[in-house]
Amino acid sequence: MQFFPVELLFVCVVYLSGKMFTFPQQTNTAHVRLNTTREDFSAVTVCLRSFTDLSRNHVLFSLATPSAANDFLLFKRAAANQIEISARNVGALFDGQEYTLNTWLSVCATWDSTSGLGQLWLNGKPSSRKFTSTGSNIRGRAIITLGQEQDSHGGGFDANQSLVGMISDVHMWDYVLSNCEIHRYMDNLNFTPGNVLNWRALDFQIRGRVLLEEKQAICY
Ligand SMILES: [Ca+2]
Repeated sequence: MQFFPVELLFVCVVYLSGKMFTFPQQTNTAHVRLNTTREDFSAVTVCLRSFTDLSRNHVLFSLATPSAANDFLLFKRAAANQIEISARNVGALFDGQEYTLNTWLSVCATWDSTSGLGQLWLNGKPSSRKFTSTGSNIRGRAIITLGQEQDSHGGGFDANQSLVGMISDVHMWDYVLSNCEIHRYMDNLNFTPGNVLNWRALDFQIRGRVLLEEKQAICY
């Protein structure tokens, strides 16, 4: 167990390769805030890896601005194999996703304000491309949370939408990644790290019972 001085636990920029955040219990408080100085996004890609045994609703990524609580949201619905992407508060549902429990999943979500199209990638498989919202950017100070879903700017958490499990390798870009770059992410090859959020230089704050741990390797 590494020891960090207390002040560094609250605001720090850390190289997190090989690490994961563990959300070990259902609460309406425990979460991680991811900090970025960037704002005003006309396009977004978010990629992350997640692990859970939840079959209820749960959040994977929540970005709120003062004008929209679901300005960019990645949300697993209770309905089997259904994942929602919301952009600018407008959601699209992606069905038939092989959302296997108790295994690491690689998830990417893209959105572009010009076309209004969102797309989900799960373990290398692209979804249908679906319309969410067009005509305006994600604008204003973004509060980004892992572990809790925001119904207001930085709050409005619901234990029944919290994540219990682990999250790793979170990146966010202010453009739509090419299919090849997404595959490189999913296959754990070299890829261009996020220019909005970069897991290799992450600025974050832990609130409540969330642990930063070594990702557990599988030994045969
Ligand atoms: Ca909610």
